Amino acid sequence: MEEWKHVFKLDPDREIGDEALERICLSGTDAVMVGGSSGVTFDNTVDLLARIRRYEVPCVLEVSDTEAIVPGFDLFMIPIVLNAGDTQWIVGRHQQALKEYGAILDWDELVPEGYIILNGDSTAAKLTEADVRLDAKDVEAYARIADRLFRCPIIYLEYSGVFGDMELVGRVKGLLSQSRLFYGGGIDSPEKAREAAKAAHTVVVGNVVYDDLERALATVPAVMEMR
Ligand code: 1GP
Repeated sequence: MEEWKHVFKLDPDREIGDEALERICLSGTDAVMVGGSSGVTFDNTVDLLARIRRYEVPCVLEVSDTEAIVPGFDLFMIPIVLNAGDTQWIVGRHQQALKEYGAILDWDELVPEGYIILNGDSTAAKLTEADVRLDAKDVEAYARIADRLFRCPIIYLEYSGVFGDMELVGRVKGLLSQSRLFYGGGIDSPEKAREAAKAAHTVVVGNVVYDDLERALATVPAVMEMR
């Protein structure tokens, strides 16, 4: 995870054919992340995991619903939505999950992500009632909370659905002391992938997989060639 440059994010609630999935898994991406903001169930998650497991690519689950925690992923990413208006998404759901699973978890498999949601129109923003009226200093302060106070291994700038402000992304990366900066949102071409990869440590490519597979695949060499 410390070396990932490129990640595909697949939504268990969306259809993907076998051939498309094979091309994603063999694309040379560093990892496939399974996650979504709505319609994620145990069944559709276990189904997608089983299909991805035909390949060697690392596969991680981004947990958004306790009901859909499926064992067998390489890692479990746990979002802590720092700018959530509904505090359930900061710590409430986590507390409920740990009430159930706290005694049996393998903590080495869990990775907290300090999430900052910046596209108010995204499902994630609506679900968490995220406060997106943030200026650069607000975002930097949240990033410092995740990096310095909470010591999250990952900070995730989530623009899901739109391409974000790369200057801001780059500024956030510049002030981090130990967190890795993941950027996701609106990457639908090699050019945008490169731009995002310059600004963040790791880029996450989601929607375009379903909209235009060829363009999605083209983001992998675009990012990897920057190594
Ligand atoms: C979504 O950050 C990811 O959680 C990727 O965003 O779907 O806009 O590529 P896109």
